[in-house]
Amino acid sequence: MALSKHDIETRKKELEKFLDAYPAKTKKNRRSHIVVRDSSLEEQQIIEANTRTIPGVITNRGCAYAGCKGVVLGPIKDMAHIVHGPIGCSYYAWGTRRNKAKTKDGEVNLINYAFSSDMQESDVVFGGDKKLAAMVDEIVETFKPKAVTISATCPVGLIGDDIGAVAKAAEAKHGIPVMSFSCEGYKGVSQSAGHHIANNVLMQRVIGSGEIEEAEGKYAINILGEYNIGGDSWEIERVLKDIGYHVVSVMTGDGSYETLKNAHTAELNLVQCHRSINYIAEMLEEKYGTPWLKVNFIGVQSTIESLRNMATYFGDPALTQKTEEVIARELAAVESKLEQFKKICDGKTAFCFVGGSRGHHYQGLFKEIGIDTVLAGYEFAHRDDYEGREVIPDIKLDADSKNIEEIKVSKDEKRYKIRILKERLDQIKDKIPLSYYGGMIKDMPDGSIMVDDLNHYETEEFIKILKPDILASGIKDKYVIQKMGIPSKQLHSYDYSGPYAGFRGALKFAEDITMGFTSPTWNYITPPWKQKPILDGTVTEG
Ligand code: CFN
Ligand code: HCA
Repeated sequence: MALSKHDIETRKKELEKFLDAYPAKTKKNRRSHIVVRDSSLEEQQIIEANTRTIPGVITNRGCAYAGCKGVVLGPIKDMAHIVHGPIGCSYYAWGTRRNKAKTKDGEVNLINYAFSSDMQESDVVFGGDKKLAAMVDEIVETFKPKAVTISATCPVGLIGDDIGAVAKAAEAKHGIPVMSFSCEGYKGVSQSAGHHIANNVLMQRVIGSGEIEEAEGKYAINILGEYNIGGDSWEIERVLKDIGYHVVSVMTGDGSYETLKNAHTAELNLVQCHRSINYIAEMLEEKYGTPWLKVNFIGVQSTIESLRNMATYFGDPALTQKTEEVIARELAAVESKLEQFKKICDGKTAFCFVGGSRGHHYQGLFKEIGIDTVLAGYEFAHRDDYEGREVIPDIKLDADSKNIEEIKVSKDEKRYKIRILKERLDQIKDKIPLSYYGGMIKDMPDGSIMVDDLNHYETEEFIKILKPDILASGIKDKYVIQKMGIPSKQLHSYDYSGPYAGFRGALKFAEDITMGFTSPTWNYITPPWKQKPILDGTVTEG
């Protein structure tokens, strides 16, 4: 639902007005994190992102420890993930992310555990490394993990406990990898720093350490940036395996040390979340020449497009045919049911504010059930997630490699590289719509709003201006929103539901969103803009 130029200007004025409540410096800062979409402008619209949150502004962001241990490491089920720090850091990350994992009988699955060194004042004063070393011993003996990770929380960096030395000694003692992650919460400006730290160590220590040289199946792929929230990766894998793909590893949803170590044998890396694991995709490409392909399995059309792009990449007519057969079958199973839900959702509007990729990924799915996204944003994404990594096929031969060519990518003076195996390049460059690298801004309709690091005050003010029918975000604002009379959908945890990925997932999402709208709860609560003053006229006693 694009707005006219006049309405865009009105919207900008409304925005300026509520930002006036901030002190001048804060206003200037926050203004640079907000964009009102206007495609008529000659210059590409830009947004400030991945910068420090102003103290005092109630942000939705997390910390580096959350990004490292909680997001990237946590879903790996056969490793013991030790948190060196106060118990709260463990407790508040225990089982909340809904990254599901299952194993066969007899295999190690530690997904439901929270291992904390329970740091006390005496540890802060005298050092906690002895306690940590004893803890690693106990865990290895009791749980027999395939590997151990030790994640640092804020006090560890402050008191200088050497977790690297503890890990090294434990590794020598037990003969399994024990890896340390200096992901103290205060590092960087958000979870994003933690993703990077986790990516680096996994690449250095785990990926490529397996003995297998060639993948054990045809069309071998890894799925990167897929964390199996609510079972998403199981649903994606079901479809991929049916088409004939061999999934070497998923990073890191329902992931394991055993599969990760052979991830280098895949012929293609799919990148679902482009914020948390692009580093590994790029490092795999550098080290092993494995190309990566941006995919999006959220939404029916995005799923179809991703599957077709994969088939194009492998360039085998039999695979393409099977892909089309599976698409037709899956589509037939959900299409008419989706239409039913669409009848109820059609014409409604949503806010879509999630971490670093879902704020964009879910917009297509909302649209498929008739819902326009009027405000979207990321907690901690970087500028390229908004502004895009536009692909310009400026092909030149890579001097260091015989069979690899390079597509240079440039946007906003930054350069990104996408390498694709030479023999497949010609097929790919014409057939794959490279818009996947385009970022959120260009996909948003005129007049819609993008906000980086949305805070509580702005959430309430934007609700007043835009009057959304539903808000998709996280636990921190969910209940405030519902108390305002507006349905809220958690797009981090899926509110105990899911999967939402792929064909069946889209249907589940449509069903849940429709339930959100049709719940009788809303008969008992009125949104603020519909509220009449409770007290009318003068107050009388009695
Ligand atoms: S599962 Fe992912 S999809 S990994 Fe990332 S950027 Fe978080 S934990 Mo919450 S739901 Fe969210 Fe993304 Fe990638 Fe999840 S949008 S904030 S750090 N995220
Ligand atoms: C995190 C994890 C989180 C939090 C979700 C939320 C997740 O950032 O540490 O705030 O609702 O998905 O579990 O993003």
